[in-house]
Amino acid sequence: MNKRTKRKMRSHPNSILFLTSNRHKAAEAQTILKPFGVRIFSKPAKGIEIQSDSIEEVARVCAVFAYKRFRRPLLVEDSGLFVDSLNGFPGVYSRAVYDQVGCAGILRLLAQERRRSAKFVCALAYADSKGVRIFKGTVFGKIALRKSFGAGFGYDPIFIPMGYSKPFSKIPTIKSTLSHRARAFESFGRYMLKKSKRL
Ligand code: ITT
Repeated sequence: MNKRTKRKMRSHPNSILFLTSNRHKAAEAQTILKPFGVRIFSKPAKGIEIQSDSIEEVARVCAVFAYKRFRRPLLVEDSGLFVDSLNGFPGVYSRAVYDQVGCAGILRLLAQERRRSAKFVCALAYADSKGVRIFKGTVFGKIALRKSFGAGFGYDPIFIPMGYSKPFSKIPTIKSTLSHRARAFESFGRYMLKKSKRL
């Protein structure tokens, strides 16, 4: 961690290191955690990625490795898009699939498919001296017929949350309240509030 990040973190007592190389994830997490008085500082999670068929396992193991390295409370998040008619694909491969074929690749795979239900899942691992705790968040929805532009990142242009007619990329404020990430980080925020009251 560079000196500037260390200095910033010292000046915010409720600051937590969030290991991610995805700046969109970091920005969303910061917005969600603000009302809980938690400030995050992000840093790329270099060299601590593992392969597993469970996002929870990926987040947990990375958090354990990272805590051994940094010796301070930290967060690691693994998330993915799970499409029912593709038996949960791309799931843990969401990043690699997005990098290779993007939203267009998923739309192609579903071209003749009427069953378009899908979910986003987020597994957030918090590591401190007591061990690792997992906070999970899920949002159900469906894959759009075509890509819509707008805000967001990754599969946001093709994921329509249940109860809405537009994809996340067109409804960013809704995304920030009901996404998989909002749900996982909010339960982490509530946990931190309870913890600070116990002190
Ligand atoms: P880190 O592992 O460094 O945190 P990453 O982008 O590799 O960043 P993940 O492996 O957790 O993060 O995410 C897998 C991919 O799933 C991600 O790259 C996006 O393409 C997609 N994804 C995750 N959350 C998303 C969201 O809220 N909206 C759209 N796509 C999302």
